[in-house]
Amino acid sequence: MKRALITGITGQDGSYLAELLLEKGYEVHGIIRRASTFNTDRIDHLYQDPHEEGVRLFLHYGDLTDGTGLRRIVESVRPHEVYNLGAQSHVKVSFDQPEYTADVVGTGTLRLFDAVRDYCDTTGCAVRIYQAGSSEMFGAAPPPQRLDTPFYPRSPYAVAKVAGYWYGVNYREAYGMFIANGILFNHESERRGETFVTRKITRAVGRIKHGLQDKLFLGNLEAKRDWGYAPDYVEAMWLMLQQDVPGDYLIATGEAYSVREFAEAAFAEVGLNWQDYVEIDPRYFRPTEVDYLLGEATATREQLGWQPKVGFAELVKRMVAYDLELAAQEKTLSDAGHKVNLRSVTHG
Ligand code: NAP
Ligand code: G4F
Repeated sequence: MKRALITGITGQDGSYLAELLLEKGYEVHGIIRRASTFNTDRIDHLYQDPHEEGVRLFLHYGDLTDGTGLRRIVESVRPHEVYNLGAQSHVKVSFDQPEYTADVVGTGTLRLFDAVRDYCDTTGCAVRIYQAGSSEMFGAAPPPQRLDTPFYPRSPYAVAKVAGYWYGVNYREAYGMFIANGILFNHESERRGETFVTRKITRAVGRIKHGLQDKLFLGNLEAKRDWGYAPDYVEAMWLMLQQDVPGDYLIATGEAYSVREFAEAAFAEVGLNWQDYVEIDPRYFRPTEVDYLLGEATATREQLGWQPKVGFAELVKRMVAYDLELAAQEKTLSDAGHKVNLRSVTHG
């Protein structure tokens, strides 16, 4: 049985990837962070009591800032595949916490690669690594961005991802390690964190429709993104590790829409006009913005035989439908006298 180790298993992508690998028959190990409240919501449906028979999902406490712990986990799990998805992944927050972001996203990647390198050296076992790169690395480079487009990062997060990317290339060349760099454009879903703009919008649409919220405060409406569907993208990660040789891959839909267009489409799903509800709050502007991301992924698509299945309209539809249902549940609670916490209205 193949064993996979996932950092960031509690995140959007980690949860879909864990599902995919379990479906494929893998034993899946995930690294989770200790928190004072439960942070495993996205994978709770996969969790099994470790005392039961035939358990294939195992969770380990660890952190990308803790190299010793990472080594211990790698040595005890003895993985065939490692997916490095853990990150402080919010671009705006990386301006508030640049040093921490660099430590987790940049140096954390190096710690993990080094732990795997030493494990391979001492045991002779071959391990394949997926490194979660980002279209943010292209930053200010004009669209369309291709694999050979030079990086021009515009945030501490993006700079740290560029470092992670180059650690991958260097460890491949220096030590012959199998490290695949995936450069993924934005991908969203019903499990997207609520402080990213798409989910912030669809959560607000549901709550506004149910009378729980009046306004939606956003920042730059003109930014354009190439938005795909997260379950499609984790399939590409797996495919990258099934190739004969390691390489770099760009994953995108090839279509870009503005934040304004996303909001327009999301409000239209419930028969509302976005302009009646959206207001601009400069607190959501970034010191340096990434204006336009649009990926040209033809070569990668052909190489991996991968295609995105869910397009922009379907993505908006699915996210709105899900958040409308969530808001209906909140409305029921609110009508029964419970306080509904509207955190995503002000955060992110
Ligand atoms: P996400 O939902 O923000 O999940 C991030 C994961 O990393 C969570 O499990 C989080 O744990 C974990 N994490 C945070 N700090 C950590 C630390 N110090 N040590 C170990 N784990 C830590 O992100 P995502 O959208 O799934 O993205 C997955 C990866 O792809 C990230 O590396 C992201 O930067 C990258 N990426 C994402 C996109 C996208 O559009 N989604 C595009 C390109 C690249 P908690 O749950 O405890 O917070
Ligand atoms: O949803 P966002 O916060 O995502 P962003 O910055 O594109 O980063 C995401 O995608 C990257 C891949 O390209 C990942 F690497 C990264 O980890 C993350 O998953 O913002 C999208 C756009 C930005 O231009 C932002 O300025 O939306 C604009 N925006 C406008 N109003 C807003 C808001 N973003 C947020 N989060 N909140 C707003 O109110």
